[in-house]
Amino acid sequence: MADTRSPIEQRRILNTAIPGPRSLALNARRTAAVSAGVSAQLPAFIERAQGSVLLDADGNQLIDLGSGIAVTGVGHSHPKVSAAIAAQAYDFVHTCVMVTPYEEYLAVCEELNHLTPGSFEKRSMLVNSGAEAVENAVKIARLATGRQAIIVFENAYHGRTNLTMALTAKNNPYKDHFGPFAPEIYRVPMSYPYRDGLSGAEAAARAISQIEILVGASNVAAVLIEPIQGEGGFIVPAEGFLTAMTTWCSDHGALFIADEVQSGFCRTGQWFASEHEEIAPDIITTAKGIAAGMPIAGVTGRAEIMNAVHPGGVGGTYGGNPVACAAALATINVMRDENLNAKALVIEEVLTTRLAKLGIDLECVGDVRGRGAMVAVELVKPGDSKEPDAALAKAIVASCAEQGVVVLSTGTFGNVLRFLPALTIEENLLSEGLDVVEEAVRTLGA
Ligand code: PLZ
Repeated sequence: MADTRSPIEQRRILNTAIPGPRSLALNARRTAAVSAGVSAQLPAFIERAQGSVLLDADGNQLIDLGSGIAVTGVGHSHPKVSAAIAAQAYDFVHTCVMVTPYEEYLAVCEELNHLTPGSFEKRSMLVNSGAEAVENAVKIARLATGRQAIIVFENAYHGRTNLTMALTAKNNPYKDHFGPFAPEIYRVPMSYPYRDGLSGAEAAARAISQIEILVGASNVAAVLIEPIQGEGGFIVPAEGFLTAMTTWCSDHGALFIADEVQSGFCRTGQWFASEHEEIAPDIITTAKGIAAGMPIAGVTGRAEIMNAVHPGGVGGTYGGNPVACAAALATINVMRDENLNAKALVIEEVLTTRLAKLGIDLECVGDVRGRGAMVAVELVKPGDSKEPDAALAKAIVASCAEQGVVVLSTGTFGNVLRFLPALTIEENLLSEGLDVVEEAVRTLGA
């Protein structure tokens, strides 16, 4: 079905204060109906969204530099994705793939097997969320190796279910009072070049020595890592760190699992962030960008590992739902057709150039880092202490929101501004959004 309404112009419009009166009224209903545990960073209620613009209930048009946390990489409501969703909804919405299968599910698995790094034979399975993908990767790794220990890293984020809470590093808000947590999970130091100053080889030696002393190599089922940490603060490990970890894994019969839920699908200027270091993980988890907002996630790995599971050993009612699969197939085609890896690299250039300039002018900008359209600024207190400045990050995010620009913060210390624009964002819109951010950083961080 074609949308006959006029398209949303790709520009910022401030019609009322943000949030405006209609959003405030909805927010009162939200407070009365929705669990207080579900937060909203900016309670401007969205009625429509297209490209990189969110239209709220008061007629404001916000520039979206967060893409719903790295999800709408092809932009909001891409016409080809929306059409695929509508068409599939007319054909059928659900059968449960474990009852009667359908082609869309296997077509997504074929794409995943083909697009993920590693020239070996692969198999995939589909689930509903990033956390569910990570849980299944851990289940499969334990079964395939006959071992139990899972190695995770400082600053890691892998989800909010019971097992993935245990894998996630940060206590508040993710874990506080939600225990007990799953056993046999061991956390080791991450490579964090801005804060540890170590080379990739040195950071890997530090992590490996802890694994060998505290866990013992022969107990390790898998090393699980985000090739670029997302919620931890867009931490890009020093060159060589990931390669050294993969080598250690293959030398000791442990699997290397890359959690590419946030960094995958053209976000970093490659299909997967693992490709920047030319590593081929044994298992990769994907979600978010794969389907532009429909809930679907994947676990892809070496055929012998994925096939080690007994028939019926993994699954779920909705995993790889046909509508979500249709969205994923359309999204992947848009990424190919519109060459979004190349666009991510153009965005990287714009973001890093502007933010690095801010860093020269302002002491509060401690570090600018990231790849492609996954770039962040780490904010610190003046002086050489590198003391995190979470209050400043919060104030900048709030000021941008008032000005109609959605920017997200992140980081173990809450002091990182992260930029995750759609890969399709028009250059002048990105530049207008960054003007607002820059003004806020210069005013609040001076
Ligand atoms: N692995 C690397 O980034 C989700 C979390 C937002 P789900 N990150 C956004 C929040 O506060 O809940 C994420 C991720 C990585 C796994 C996940 C989990 O993905 O789809 O949110 O379950």
